Amino acid sequence: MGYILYGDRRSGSAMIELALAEIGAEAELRSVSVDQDAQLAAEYRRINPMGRLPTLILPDGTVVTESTAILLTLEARHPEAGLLPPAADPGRARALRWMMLAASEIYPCVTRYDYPGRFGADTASIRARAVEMARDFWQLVAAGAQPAPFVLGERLSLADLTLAVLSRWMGNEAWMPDNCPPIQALARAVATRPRLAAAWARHFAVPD
Ligand SMILES: N[C@@H](CCC(=O)N[C@@H](CS)C(=O)NCC(=O)O)C(=O)O
Repeated sequence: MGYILYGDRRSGSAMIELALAEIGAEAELRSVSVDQDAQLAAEYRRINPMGRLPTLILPDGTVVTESTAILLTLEARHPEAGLLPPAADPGRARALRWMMLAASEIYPCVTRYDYPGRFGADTASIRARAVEMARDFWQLVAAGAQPAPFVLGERLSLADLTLAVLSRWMGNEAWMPDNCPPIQALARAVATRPRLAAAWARHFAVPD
């Protein structure tokens, strides 16, 4: 048995498909429709009790949830793909810093934007604040990471896969080009990388 990836179009599973494409590893893709709330159904929750995508099943049957845990697991299992610099390289710390910021600060804004009713009754203001907060984070990442085009310059890392996918949500496809050009350019560089183009096209348009 190889990898099995539970995901959906335009969802967080896109990051994992990109990592698998960069590695050159195959995975059986199993579709879970977020539009139909299939991620919340009992059948899927037996695999991932959080009811979230993505979930990766390793060849030995181990269940891995949480996008960053999945990405780091793939990096460790396929060191030859160079998804992060080696442990002693400061570039590894830089990549992890921005990847974790995206996962722990920006991703929760996405949940508030997509499911404001989980957080309170005033859904319009919860959504609006999530958008504001996420856009502040995007400005912070652009200024702090200074991607050119990737976080580590010419070298792709896991941070770029996370940032590129997150940058396509919350209405930011339209906002990014004028307001955060370095992140738009990072997303374009991921989308047009020959090894990644087909996986990207399964989920998103190529950024302008
Ligand atoms: N912390 C999780 C968040 C995953 C997440 O929120 N995924 C979204 C899809 S992009 C989801 O499953 N949303 C459905 C829901 O929250 O019901 C991770 O990093 O994997």
